[in-house]
Amino acid sequence: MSTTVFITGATSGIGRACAEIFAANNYRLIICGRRAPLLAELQNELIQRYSATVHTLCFDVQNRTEVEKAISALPTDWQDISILINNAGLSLGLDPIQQGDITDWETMIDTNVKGLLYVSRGIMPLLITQQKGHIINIGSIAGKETYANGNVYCASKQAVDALSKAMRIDLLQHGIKVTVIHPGAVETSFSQVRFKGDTQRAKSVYDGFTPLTGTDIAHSIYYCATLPEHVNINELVIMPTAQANTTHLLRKN
Ligand code: NDP
Ligand code: 8X3
Repeated sequence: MSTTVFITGATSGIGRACAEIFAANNYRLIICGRRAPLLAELQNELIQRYSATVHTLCFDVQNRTEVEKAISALPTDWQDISILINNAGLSLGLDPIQQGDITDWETMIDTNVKGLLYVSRGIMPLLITQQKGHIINIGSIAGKETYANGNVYCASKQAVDALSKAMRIDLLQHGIKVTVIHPGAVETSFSQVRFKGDTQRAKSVYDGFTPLTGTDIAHSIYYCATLPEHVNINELVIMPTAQANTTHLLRKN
């Protein structure tokens, strides 16, 4: 039977691109997100294009009960998960910390940190049973650097970096690989979400340079997931060529 991959945030951007590449390579997929119609649409597309075997799970990673219910209700033949891609996440706002919206802070921490923990806590026992597996967490360049007005988003991604290191240590005895991927600017719905539907502002983030695509990141994830059993990539920082770090970006306008 082919390998099963569990992808959070599969309805858009990097997660959707991961679903595509793993389906194209004959993996069985569990695709997750909050938007049920988009999950159904993606499931149909993957079946039609790749004859993929796809299970959908609709839940909010912020809701511990929903996460626990969704994972514990997995049919037995869907519990042999080998790869968990913890990708669901978001940024909200770009304001100085002293003016930050506390509800936005809570949503980012609840999604990027607590959500990743809830999902991992549900899936880790399934990997431990098999004494192998791979957890791939999506961090960010914001998890390596703190930039002006990035405050709580940066903190949440620095927590993802720390948790990835912690998982790697604690899961070592169970033969489970842990990789964290830290992308720079990727053009997805990320900026639309950050700027709450302000399309002009969201588009301007990518003005004058070639950003990464979700597919660029998915290819790197697929590479990490398909290395020999004895090889693990602990972390990757992947940037557009035009972006040196969070503050140095070459725009040609
Ligand atoms: P998108 O907005 O395109 O996708 C985000 C995905 O996360 C969606 O599928 C969304 O699904 C899901 N999601 C968000 N909140 C929740 C929630 N509470 N419960 C379940 N699913 C949720 O953005 P990206 O693809 O760019 O983002 C993916 C990851 O990559 C994030 O962790 C982000 O922080 C990280 N990242 C992005 C970068 C970028 O420049 N784009 C750079 C570095 C890291 P739904 O709405 O259906 O629930
Ligand atoms: C997204 C990249 O630089 O906007 O994580 O934080 S950045």
